[in-house]
Amino acid sequence: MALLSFERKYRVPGGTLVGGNLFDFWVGPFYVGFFGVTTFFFAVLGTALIFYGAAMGPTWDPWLISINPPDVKLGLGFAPLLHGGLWQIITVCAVGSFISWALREVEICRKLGIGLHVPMAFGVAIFAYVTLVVFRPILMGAWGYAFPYGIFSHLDWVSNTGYTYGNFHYNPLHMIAVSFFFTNALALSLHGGLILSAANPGKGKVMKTPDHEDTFFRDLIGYSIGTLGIHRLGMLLAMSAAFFSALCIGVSGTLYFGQWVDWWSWWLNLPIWHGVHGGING
Ligand code: 07D
Ligand code: 07D
Ligand code: U10
Repeated sequence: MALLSFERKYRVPGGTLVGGNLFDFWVGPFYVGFFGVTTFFFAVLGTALIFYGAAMGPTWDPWLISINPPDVKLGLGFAPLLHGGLWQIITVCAVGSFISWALREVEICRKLGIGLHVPMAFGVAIFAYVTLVVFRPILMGAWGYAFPYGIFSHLDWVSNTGYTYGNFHYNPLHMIAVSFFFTNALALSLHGGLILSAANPGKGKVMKTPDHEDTFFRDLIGYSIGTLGIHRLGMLLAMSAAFFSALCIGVSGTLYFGQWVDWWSWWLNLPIWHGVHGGING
Protein backbone atom coordinates (compact mmCIF):
# COMPACT_ATOMS: atom_id res chain seq x y z
CA MET A 1 0.00 0.00 0.00
CA ALA A 2 1.37 3.42 -0.89
CA LEU A 3 2.44 5.52 2.08
CA LEU A 4 -0.24 8.21 1.71
CA SER A 5 -3.17 5.79 1.36
CA PHE A 6 -1.81 3.74 4.26
CA GLU A 7 -1.73 6.88 6.40
CA ARG A 8 -5.38 7.60 5.53
CA LYS A 9 -6.36 4.11 6.65
CA TYR A 10 -4.35 4.25 9.88
CA ARG A 11 -5.02 7.86 10.86
CA VAL A 12 -8.18 7.02 12.78
CA PRO A 13 -9.06 7.72 16.43
CA GLY A 14 -8.12 5.25 19.17
CA GLY A 15 -5.17 3.63 20.95
CA THR A 16 -4.48 6.59 23.24
CA LEU A 17 -3.42 5.98 26.85
CA VAL A 18 -4.59 9.33 28.25
CA GLY A 19 -6.89 12.10 27.00
CA GLY A 20 -9.26 10.00 24.88
CA ASN A 21 -9.90 11.76 21.57
CA LEU A 22 -8.93 15.22 22.88
CA PHE A 23 -5.38 15.31 21.51
CA ASP A 24 -5.84 12.48 19.03
CA PHE A 25 -4.76 14.41 15.89
CA TRP A 26 -1.77 15.13 13.69
CA VAL A 27 0.12 18.36 12.96
CA GLY A 28 1.70 17.88 9.55
CA PRO A 29 3.55 14.56 9.77
CA PHE A 30 3.64 14.53 13.63
CA TYR A 31 1.16 12.61 15.77
CA VAL A 32 0.33 14.84 18.77
CA GLY A 33 -1.63 12.99 21.52
CA PHE A 34 -1.56 13.93 25.22
CA PHE A 35 2.13 13.03 25.42
CA GLY A 36 2.98 15.15 22.39
CA VAL A 37 1.61 18.12 24.32
CA THR A 38 3.62 17.21 27.45
CA THR A 39 6.78 16.55 25.39
CA PHE A 40 6.34 19.92 23.72
CA PHE A 41 5.71 21.67 27.04
CA PHE A 42 8.78 20.18 28.81
CA ALA A 43 11.07 20.54 25.80
CA VAL A 44 10.16 24.20 25.18
CA LEU A 45 10.40 25.08 28.89
CA GLY A 46 13.70 23.20 29.38
CA THR A 47 15.26 24.75 26.28
CA ALA A 48 14.08 28.24 27.30
CA LEU A 49 15.68 27.75 30.73
CA ILE A 50 18.97 26.69 29.12
CA PHE A 51 18.89 29.94 27.12
CA TYR A 52 18.04 31.89 30.28
CA GLY A 53 20.97 30.25 32.10
CA ALA A 54 23.23 31.05 29.15
CA ALA A 55 22.09 34.69 29.24
CA MET A 56 23.00 34.85 32.96
CA GLY A 57 26.35 33.16 32.35
CA PRO A 58 29.72 34.41 31.12
CA THR A 59 29.58 33.19 27.50
CA TRP A 60 27.45 32.63 24.41
CA ASP A 61 30.09 30.31 22.90
CA PRO A 62 27.97 27.18 22.27
CA TRP A 63 30.86 24.87 23.18
CA LEU A 64 31.33 26.57 26.55
CA ILE A 65 27.77 27.27 27.75
CA SER A 66 27.23 25.15 30.86
CA ILE A 67 24.30 24.81 33.24
CA ASN A 68 25.87 23.29 36.33
CA PRO A 69 24.30 21.20 39.09
CA PRO A 70 24.49 22.63 42.63
CA ASP A 71 27.62 22.36 44.74
CA VAL A 72 28.11 18.97 46.44
CA LYS A 73 27.86 20.79 49.82
CA LEU A 74 24.16 21.47 49.17
CA GLY A 75 23.38 17.75 49.35
CA LEU A 76 19.94 16.81 48.06
CA GLY A 77 18.17 20.11 48.79
CA PHE A 78 16.63 22.71 46.47
CA ALA A 79 19.23 25.12 45.13
CA PRO A 80 18.95 28.86 44.38
CA LEU A 81 18.08 29.38 40.70
CA LEU A 82 21.52 30.53 39.55
CA HIS A 83 23.43 28.09 41.76
CA GLY A 84 22.06 24.80 40.52
CA GLY A 85 18.33 25.52 40.70
CA LEU A 86 18.13 25.97 36.93
CA TRP A 87 19.92 22.63 36.49
CA GLN A 88 17.34 21.00 38.79
CA ILE A 89 14.32 22.38 36.88
CA ILE A 90 15.95 21.53 33.54
CA THR A 91 16.50 17.97 34.79
CA VAL A 92 12.80 17.68 35.66
CA CYS A 93 11.96 18.99 32.18
CA ALA A 94 14.40 16.53 30.54
CA VAL A 95 13.04 13.50 32.43
CA GLY A 96 9.48 14.72 31.77
CA SER A 97 10.05 15.13 28.05
CA PHE A 98 11.99 11.85 27.58
CA ILE A 99 9.29 9.84 29.38
CA SER A 100 6.55 11.72 27.47
CA TRP A 101 8.37 10.89 24.21
CA ALA A 102 8.48 7.18 25.17
CA LEU A 103 4.76 7.21 26.02
CA ARG A 104 3.98 8.96 22.72
CA GLU A 105 5.85 6.09 21.03
CA VAL A 106 3.64 3.66 22.98
CA GLU A 107 0.47 5.40 21.75
CA ILE A 108 1.69 5.27 18.13
CA CYS A 109 2.50 1.55 18.52
CA ARG A 110 -0.99 0.93 19.90
CA LYS A 111 -2.58 2.82 17.00
CA LEU A 112 -0.62 0.71 14.53
CA GLY A 113 -1.16 -2.54 16.43
CA ILE A 114 2.57 -3.26 16.58
CA GLY A 115 4.75 -4.37 19.52
CA LEU A 116 6.27 -1.99 22.05
CA HIS A 117 9.91 -2.75 21.17
CA VAL A 118 10.92 0.80 20.20
CA PRO A 119 9.72 2.47 23.42
CA MET A 120 11.26 -0.40 25.42
CA ALA A 121 14.61 0.20 23.76
CA PHE A 122 14.38 3.97 24.32
CA GLY A 123 13.49 3.19 27.93
CA VAL A 124 17.01 1.81 28.44
CA ALA A 125 18.55 5.10 27.23
CA ILE A 126 16.28 6.96 29.64
CA PHE A 127 17.37 4.57 32.40
CA ALA A 128 21.04 5.40 31.69
CA TYR A 129 20.34 9.14 31.80
CA VAL A 130 18.26 8.89 34.99
CA THR A 131 21.01 6.78 36.59
CA LEU A 132 23.50 9.59 35.86
CA VAL A 133 21.42 12.54 37.07
CA VAL A 134 18.97 11.07 39.62
CA PHE A 135 19.70 7.57 41.00
CA ARG A 136 23.47 7.90 41.48
CA PRO A 137 23.38 11.44 42.95
CA ILE A 138 20.61 10.38 45.37
CA LEU A 139 22.59 7.28 46.43
CA MET A 140 25.71 9.44 46.90
CA GLY A 141 23.79 12.13 48.79
CA ALA A 142 24.23 15.19 46.54
CA TRP A 143 22.94 16.52 43.22
CA GLY A 144 26.47 17.88 42.71
CA TYR A 145 27.61 14.42 41.53
CA ALA A 146 25.45 14.65 38.39
CA PHE A 147 26.85 15.90 35.09
CA PRO A 148 26.57 19.55 33.93
CA TYR A 149 24.55 20.49 30.83
CA GLY A 150 27.15 21.82 28.46
CA ILE A 151 29.00 20.42 25.48
CA PHE A 152 32.58 20.64 26.77
CA SER A 153 31.68 20.70 30.47
CA HIS A 154 29.99 17.28 30.28
CA LEU A 155 33.15 15.88 28.70
CA ASP A 156 35.17 17.31 31.62
CA TRP A 157 32.75 15.59 33.99
CA VAL A 158 33.24 12.20 32.27
CA SER A 159 37.03 12.57 32.40
CA ASN A 160 37.13 13.78 36.04
CA THR A 161 34.68 11.13 37.19
CA GLY A 162 36.67 8.47 35.35
CA TYR A 163 39.95 9.45 37.04
CA THR A 164 38.24 9.64 40.46
CA TYR A 165 38.19 5.84 40.30
CA GLY A 166 41.69 5.53 38.92
CA ASN A 167 41.68 4.03 35.47
CA PHE A 168 37.97 3.64 34.56
CA HIS A 169 38.90 1.08 31.91
CA TYR A 170 39.43 -1.45 34.74
CA ASN A 171 35.74 -1.14 35.73
CA PRO A 172 34.49 -4.61 34.65
CA LEU A 173 30.97 -3.33 33.88
CA HIS A 174 32.50 -0.56 31.71
CA MET A 175 34.41 -3.32 29.88
CA ILE A 176 31.16 -5.21 29.24
CA ALA A 177 29.37 -2.03 28.09
CA VAL A 178 32.24 -1.04 25.76
CA SER A 179 32.36 -4.57 24.32
CA PHE A 180 28.59 -4.43 23.66
CA PHE A 181 29.00 -1.06 21.89
CA PHE A 182 31.79 -2.48 19.70
CA THR A 183 29.83 -5.67 18.96
CA ASN A 184 26.79 -3.55 18.13
CA ALA A 185 28.76 -1.65 15.47
CA LEU A 186 30.17 -4.92 14.10
CA ALA A 187 26.68 -6.47 13.88
CA LEU A 188 25.13 -3.39 12.23
CA SER A 189 27.91 -3.16 9.65
CA LEU A 190 27.63 -6.88 8.85
CA HIS A 191 23.84 -6.59 8.56
CA GLY A 192 23.87 -3.37 6.50
CA GLY A 193 26.59 -4.79 4.28
CA LEU A 194 24.79 -8.11 3.77
CA ILE A 195 21.43 -6.54 2.87
CA LEU A 196 23.02 -4.05 0.47
CA SER A 197 25.09 -6.80 -1.14
CA ALA A 198 21.96 -8.87 -1.84
CA ALA A 199 20.07 -5.80 -3.06
CA ASN A 200 22.93 -4.68 -5.35
CA PRO A 201 24.30 -7.74 -7.15
CA GLY A 202 25.51 -5.55 -10.04
CA LYS A 203 23.93 -3.63 -12.91
CA GLY A 204 21.32 -5.59 -14.87
CA LYS A 205 21.28 -8.57 -12.47
CA VAL A 206 18.24 -9.70 -10.44
CA MET A 207 18.19 -8.89 -6.72
CA LYS A 208 19.15 -11.83 -4.49
CA THR A 209 17.06 -13.39 -1.68
CA PRO A 210 17.37 -14.16 2.05
CA ASP A 211 18.53 -17.66 1.00
CA HIS A 212 21.62 -16.03 -0.45
CA GLU A 213 22.09 -14.08 2.77
CA ASP A 214 21.79 -17.22 4.91
CA THR A 215 24.16 -19.11 2.66
CA PHE A 216 26.79 -16.37 2.79
CA PHE A 217 27.16 -16.71 6.54
CA ARG A 218 26.84 -20.50 6.53
CA ASP A 219 29.71 -20.64 4.05
CA LEU A 220 31.71 -18.08 6.01
CA ILE A 221 31.23 -19.07 9.66
CA GLY A 222 29.08 -22.22 9.51
CA TYR A 223 25.93 -20.59 10.92
CA SER A 224 23.32 -18.00 9.98
CA ILE A 225 21.26 -16.31 12.68
CA GLY A 226 18.49 -15.57 10.13
CA THR A 227 16.61 -12.53 8.93
CA LEU A 228 14.51 -12.02 12.06
CA GLY A 229 17.28 -13.19 14.39
CA ILE A 230 19.73 -10.47 13.37
CA HIS A 231 17.18 -7.82 14.42
CA ARG A 232 16.65 -9.54 17.77
CA LEU A 233 20.41 -9.64 18.23
CA GLY A 234 20.76 -5.97 17.28
CA MET A 235 18.16 -4.93 19.80
CA LEU A 236 19.76 -7.07 22.51
CA LEU A 237 23.27 -5.74 21.82
CA ALA A 238 22.18 -2.10 21.78
CA MET A 239 20.04 -2.34 24.90
CA SER A 240 22.75 -4.27 26.75
CA ALA A 241 25.32 -1.61 25.84
CA ALA A 242 23.28 1.16 27.44
CA PHE A 243 22.15 -1.06 30.34
CA PHE A 244 25.70 -2.05 31.34
CA SER A 245 26.73 1.60 30.94
CA ALA A 246 24.11 2.56 33.50
CA LEU A 247 25.39 -0.19 35.81
CA CYS A 248 29.07 0.72 35.40
CA ILE A 249 28.56 4.32 36.50
CA GLY A 250 25.72 3.45 38.89
CA VAL A 251 27.99 1.31 41.08
CA SER A 252 30.92 3.80 41.06
CA GLY A 253 30.74 5.77 44.31
CA THR A 254 27.70 3.87 45.61
CA LEU A 255 28.73 0.20 45.89
CA TYR A 256 32.39 0.52 44.91
CA PHE A 257 34.52 3.40 46.22
CA GLY A 258 38.13 2.54 45.48
CA GLN A 259 40.30 2.45 42.38
CA TRP A 260 38.91 0.05 39.79
CA VAL A 261 42.31 -1.55 39.22
CA ASP A 262 42.25 -2.77 42.84
CA TRP A 263 38.95 -4.57 42.25
CA TRP A 264 40.97 -7.13 40.27
CA SER A 265 42.91 -8.24 43.33
CA TRP A 266 40.39 -11.09 43.74
CA TRP A 267 41.98 -12.52 40.61
CA LEU A 268 45.49 -12.23 42.03
CA ASN A 269 44.26 -13.76 45.29
CA LEU A 270 42.73 -16.88 43.70
CA PRO A 271 44.09 -19.85 45.66
CA ILE A 272 45.42 -21.37 42.43
CA TRP A 273 48.42 -19.03 42.40
CA HIS A 274 48.09 -16.96 45.58
CA GLY A 275 51.27 -17.31 47.65
CA VAL A 276 52.76 -19.77 45.20
CA HIS A 277 56.50 -19.30 44.94
CA GLY A 278 57.28 -17.78 41.54
CA GLY A 279 53.56 -17.13 40.90
CA ILE A 280 51.87 -13.79 40.05
CA ASN A 281 52.26 -12.56 43.64
CA GLY A 282 55.86 -13.56 43.81
C1 07D B 1 23.32 10.98 16.62
C2 07D B 1 21.01 11.32 17.72
C3 07D B 1 20.93 12.87 17.62
C4 07D B 1 21.33 13.56 18.90
C5 07D B 1 22.25 14.54 18.98
C6 07D B 1 22.58 15.19 20.33
C7 07D B 1 21.89 18.13 22.42
C8 07D B 1 22.73 18.87 23.43
C9 07D B 1 22.45 21.04 24.59
C10 07D B 1 24.42 22.60 24.75
C11 07D B 1 24.19 9.86 19.33
C12 07D B 1 21.83 16.54 20.46
C13 07D B 1 22.52 17.38 21.51
C14 07D B 1 20.42 18.28 22.49
C15 07D B 1 22.72 20.38 23.24
C16 07D B 1 23.23 21.90 25.30
C17 07D B 1 22.94 22.19 26.74
C18 07D B 1 22.82 10.34 19.02
C19 07D B 1 22.41 10.85 17.84
C20 07D B 1 23.01 15.02 17.79
N1 07D B 1 25.31 13.60 25.91
N2 07D B 1 29.17 12.62 25.09
C21 07D B 1 28.04 14.18 22.61
C22 07D B 1 24.44 14.25 25.08
C23 07D B 1 26.51 11.98 28.26
C24 07D B 1 30.11 11.88 25.82
C25 07D B 1 27.46 14.84 21.39
C26 07D B 1 23.11 14.21 25.64
C27 07D B 1 27.04 11.37 29.49
C28 07D B 1 31.36 11.82 25.07
C29 07D B 1 26.27 15.60 21.97
C30 07D B 1 23.21 13.46 26.84
C31 07D B 1 28.29 10.73 29.03
C32 07D B 1 31.08 12.49 23.87
C33 07D B 1 26.01 14.83 23.24
C34 07D B 1 24.61 13.10 27.00
C35 07D B 1 28.59 11.42 27.75
C36 07D B 1 29.74 12.94 23.91
C37 07D B 1 27.09 13.83 20.30
C38 07D B 1 22.15 13.07 27.79
C39 07D B 1 28.19 9.24 28.84
C40 07D B 1 31.61 12.92 22.61
C41 07D B 1 26.05 12.80 20.79
C42 07D B 1 20.84 13.75 27.78
C43 07D B 1 27.02 8.81 28.05
C44 07D B 1 30.50 13.61 21.80
C45 07D B 1 31.35 17.24 22.35
C46 07D B 1 25.60 11.77 19.76
C47 07D B 1 30.96 15.02 21.49
C48 07D B 1 29.30 13.59 22.73
C49 07D B 1 24.79 14.88 23.87
C50 07D B 1 25.18 12.42 28.09
C51 07D B 1 29.82 11.31 27.08
C52 07D B 1 26.54 17.03 22.28
C53 07D B 1 21.95 14.86 24.97
C54 07D B 1 27.13 12.28 30.64
C55 07D B 1 32.61 11.15 25.58
N3 07D B 1 27.10 14.11 23.63
N4 07D B 1 27.46 12.07 27.29
O1 07D B 1 25.92 11.76 18.60
O2 07D B 1 31.31 15.37 20.40
O3 07D B 1 24.76 10.83 20.27
O4 07D B 1 30.97 15.90 22.55
O5 07D B 1 22.31 12.17 28.59
O6 07D B 1 32.77 12.78 22.19
MG1 07D B 1 27.34 13.30 25.58
C1 07D C 1 23.12 8.54 28.96
C2 07D C 1 22.17 9.24 26.68
C3 07D C 1 20.69 9.22 27.03
C4 07D C 1 19.92 10.06 26.05
C5 07D C 1 18.63 10.31 26.09
C6 07D C 1 17.98 11.15 25.01
C7 07D C 1 17.75 14.62 23.62
C8 07D C 1 16.93 15.18 22.51
C9 07D C 1 16.89 16.31 20.35
C10 07D C 1 18.27 15.66 18.38
C11 07D C 1 24.11 6.03 27.58
C12 07D C 1 18.52 12.56 24.90
C13 07D C 1 17.74 13.30 23.82
C14 07D C 1 18.49 15.57 24.49
C15 07D C 1 17.78 15.66 21.38
C16 07D C 1 17.10 16.31 19.02
C17 07D C 1 16.08 16.94 18.16
C18 07D C 1 23.38 7.11 26.92
C19 07D C 1 22.93 8.23 27.51
C20 07D C 1 17.74 9.75 27.14
N1 07D C 1 34.62 4.86 27.55
N2 07D C 1 32.97 6.39 30.91
C21 07D C 1 30.66 5.23 29.18
C22 07D C 1 33.98 4.23 26.52
C23 07D C 1 36.78 6.13 29.33
C24 07D C 1 33.52 7.10 31.97
C25 07D C 1 29.55 4.70 28.36
C26 07D C 1 34.92 3.89 25.48
C27 07D C 1 37.92 6.60 30.15
C28 07D C 1 32.47 7.61 32.82
C29 07D C 1 30.27 3.78 27.36
C30 07D C 1 36.17 4.35 25.92
C31 07D C 1 37.27 7.38 31.25
C32 07D C 1 31.30 7.18 32.19
C33 07D C 1 31.67 4.29 27.43
C34 07D C 1 35.95 4.98 27.23
C35 07D C 1 35.86 6.97 31.16
C36 07D C 1 31.64 6.47 31.05
C37 07D C 1 28.83 5.80 27.62
C38 07D C 1 37.46 4.27 25.22
C39 07D C 1 37.48 8.86 31.24
C40 07D C 1 29.88 7.25 32.27
C41 07D C 1 27.64 5.35 26.78
C42 07D C 1 37.61 3.55 23.91
C43 07D C 1 38.87 9.28 31.58
C44 07D C 1 29.29 6.56 31.03
C45 07D C 1 25.78 5.72 31.77
C46 07D C 1 26.38 5.50 27.53
C47 07D C 1 28.19 5.67 31.43
C48 07D C 1 30.53 5.98 30.32
C49 07D C 1 32.62 3.94 26.49
C50 07D C 1 36.92 5.55 28.05
C51 07D C 1 34.91 7.33 32.10
C52 07D C 1 30.21 2.34 27.71
C53 07D C 1 34.52 3.16 24.22
C54 07D C 1 38.83 5.55 30.60
C55 07D C 1 32.66 8.40 34.06
N3 07D C 1 31.88 5.01 28.58
N4 07D C 1 35.61 6.27 29.97
O1 07D C 1 26.32 5.32 28.70
O2 07D C 1 28.29 4.54 31.70
O3 07D C 1 25.32 5.86 26.85
O4 07D C 1 26.99 6.39 31.49
O5 07D C 1 38.46 4.77 25.69
O6 07D C 1 29.18 7.83 33.12
MG1 07D C 1 33.80 5.44 29.32
C1 U10 D 1 14.40 2.84 11.11
C2 U10 D 1 14.08 1.55 10.53
C3 U10 D 1 13.36 1.47 9.31
C4 U10 D 1 12.98 2.65 8.67
C5 U10 D 1 13.28 3.92 9.24
C6 U10 D 1 13.99 4.03 10.45
C7 U10 D 1 15.17 2.88 12.40
C8 U10 D 1 13.68 -0.72 8.29
C9 U10 D 1 11.26 1.84 7.15
C10 U10 D 1 14.25 5.44 11.06
C11 U10 D 1 15.65 5.92 10.78
C12 U10 D 1 15.99 7.10 10.16
C13 U10 D 1 14.98 8.07 9.61
C14 U10 D 1 17.44 7.40 9.97
C15 U10 D 1 17.96 8.68 10.68
C16 U10 D 1 17.74 8.70 12.17
C17 U10 D 1 18.73 8.90 13.11
C18 U10 D 1 20.18 9.08 12.75
C19 U10 D 1 18.34 8.99 14.59
C20 U10 D 1 18.46 10.43 15.09
C21 U10 D 1 17.31 11.30 14.63
C22 U10 D 1 17.40 12.65 14.56
C23 U10 D 1 18.66 13.39 14.88
C24 U10 D 1 16.19 13.47 14.17
C25 U10 D 1 15.54 14.03 15.45
C26 U10 D 1 14.31 14.78 15.07
C27 U10 D 1 13.24 14.94 15.85
C28 U10 D 1 13.19 14.41 17.24
C29 U10 D 1 12.06 15.69 15.30
C30 U10 D 1 11.95 17.08 15.92
C31 U10 D 1 10.49 17.26 16.14
C32 U10 D 1 9.88 18.32 16.67
C33 U10 D 1 10.62 19.56 17.00
C34 U10 D 1 8.40 18.19 16.93
C35 U10 D 1 8.20 17.11 17.96
C36 U10 D 1 6.78 16.66 18.09
C37 U10 D 1 6.10 16.71 19.27
C38 U10 D 1 6.70 17.16 20.54
C39 U10 D 1 4.69 16.21 19.37
C40 U10 D 1 3.73 16.95 18.53
C41 U10 D 1 3.86 18.38 18.74
C42 U10 D 1 3.85 19.27 17.73
C43 U10 D 1 3.63 18.89 16.29
C44 U10 D 1 4.07 20.73 17.99
C45 U10 D 1 2.76 21.49 18.16
C46 U10 D 1 2.23 21.25 19.51
C47 U10 D 1 0.91 21.10 19.73
C48 U10 D 1 -0.13 21.21 18.68
C49 U10 D 1 0.46 20.81 21.13
C50 U10 D 1 0.16 22.11 21.83
C51 U10 D 1 1.18 22.33 22.84
C52 U10 D 1 0.91 22.92 24.06
C53 U10 D 1 -0.46 23.33 24.45
C54 U10 D 1 2.03 23.20 24.98
C55 U10 D 1 2.30 24.65 25.05
C56 U10 D 1 3.56 24.92 25.82
C57 U10 D 1 4.26 26.08 25.72
C58 U10 D 1 5.52 26.20 26.52
C59 U10 D 1 3.89 27.18 24.80
O1 U10 D 1 14.42 0.51 11.12
O2 U10 D 1 12.94 0.27 8.84
O3 U10 D 1 12.32 2.65 7.48
O4 U10 D 1 12.94 4.95 8.66
